[in-house]
Amino acid sequence: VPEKFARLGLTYDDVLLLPGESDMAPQDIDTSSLVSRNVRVNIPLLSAAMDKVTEARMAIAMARQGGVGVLHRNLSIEEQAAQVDRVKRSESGMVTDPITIRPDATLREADELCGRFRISGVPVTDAAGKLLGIVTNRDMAFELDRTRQVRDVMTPMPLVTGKVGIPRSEAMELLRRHKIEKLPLVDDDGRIKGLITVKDFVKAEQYPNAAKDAEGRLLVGAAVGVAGDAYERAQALIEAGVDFVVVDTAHGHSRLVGDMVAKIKSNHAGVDVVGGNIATRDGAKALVDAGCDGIKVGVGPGSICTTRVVAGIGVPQVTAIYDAALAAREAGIPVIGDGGLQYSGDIAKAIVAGADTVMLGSLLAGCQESPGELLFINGKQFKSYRGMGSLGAMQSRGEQRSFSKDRYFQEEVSGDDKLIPEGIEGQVPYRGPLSAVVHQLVGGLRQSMFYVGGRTVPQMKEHGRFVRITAAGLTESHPHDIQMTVEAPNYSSR
Ligand code: RVP
Repeated sequence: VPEKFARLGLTYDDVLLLPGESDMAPQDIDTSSLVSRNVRVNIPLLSAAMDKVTEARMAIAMARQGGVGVLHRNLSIEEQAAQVDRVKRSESGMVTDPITIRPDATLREADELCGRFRISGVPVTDAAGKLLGIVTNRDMAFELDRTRQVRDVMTPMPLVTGKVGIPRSEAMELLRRHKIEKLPLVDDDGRIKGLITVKDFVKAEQYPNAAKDAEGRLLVGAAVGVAGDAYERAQALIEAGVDFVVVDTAHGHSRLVGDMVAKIKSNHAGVDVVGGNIATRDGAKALVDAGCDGIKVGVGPGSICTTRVVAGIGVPQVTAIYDAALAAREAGIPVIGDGGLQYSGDIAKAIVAGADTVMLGSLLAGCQESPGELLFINGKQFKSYRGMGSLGAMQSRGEQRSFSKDRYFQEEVSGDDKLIPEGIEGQVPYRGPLSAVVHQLVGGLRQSMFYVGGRTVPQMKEHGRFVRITAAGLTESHPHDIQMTVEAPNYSSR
């Protein structure tokens, strides 16, 4: 009989990294890494596919910082695909398939369109896509009658336009010379084929580290499940331009997950598919064999997760990542360490254990860009956060159907009181804009890479060594024998 007991499982608080010989300057450090076989990010951070963490706004902010967001799937297929679309259109060297409006639309409709896509103007086209003019904030701002038609207020052709494929520098020169903000790109028949905006040039300078695809658009991932119309969801997301799909369940070592990965891969070979979650070497091997381009590790470490108490299942996260990475490394497949991170040092520990990137929930749920309103409680600011296996996330309310249940392989039941939750609902302190949070997290990681002597993420994985610590060691690690009087931006006690 095989051993009944595995060896001891360790998690972030059980280990520290050994300082190693370091011959680099901190500015030599390269934090780029692979999310999956073909998706590279500039910082090794993903925002979690959770309804209180990642919608389009967070995904845009994450990609601008150099990481990537994974859009949650607790919403309809159409809504999730529309969010992919919003991220892909948000900022790029060029918009390849610009939003357009018909001349007979009203200003109210134009307002609504601009608001929805956060844009300041729209090219006006006929049914064949021929460019007729452009309507911008400047044209609309002083018009009191919002029922007027776009054709009455737009700036009509001839406009300054460019040919498809125009070099960046030439486009910039046209924008500058004519003092315009938008340059429509047209083909020989005058049909609109693209749009270049000043805003995109400015943003490219403002976010030099942004994670982008080959066409200069921000990267984005999105989650799908295994039940019901999960495959149709994957298709819709891929059609909308998603860079990778995550088959996202609480038990990735199950046939349903492998089958879904294989099905998506066989029909969409060009899109990376990440599978998860698993926590053992065998689980990782099964996902490799199913054809995954990336593997997500974590059963039970999440701050809002109760799987380990409700089901008694899980593997402490450092050991889980280490074991999964043994199988993934043989196949050359990247590993995502998902859940349980509390401090920037945990990112470095995950990498040394074998992760290429990490996925964060609670550390990002308090950001300005996460979905949901600010809560004021006793003069302090919070944002709500909950597990996707919590009662709140799995319950369908009226019209609003929950798509979260099948993450935990739970069926549609007659009453929601029949659900078996594996997560809880709560709140986390408000942390301000994502950029400030990421600055601290990546800053801490860079310090760690310097201490270990790993100039790159792969070097970190190879050179890093752990020491196991005791409860006394953990006490010694945290501030002790002092009362904190000033809050640090990157530390709070548990
Ligand atoms: P954390 O960063 O510790 O808050 O963990 C986030 C992770 O927890 C998610 O990426 C997901 O894998 C997991 N999760 C989400 N919901 C639940 C649950 O309800 N149990 N767990």
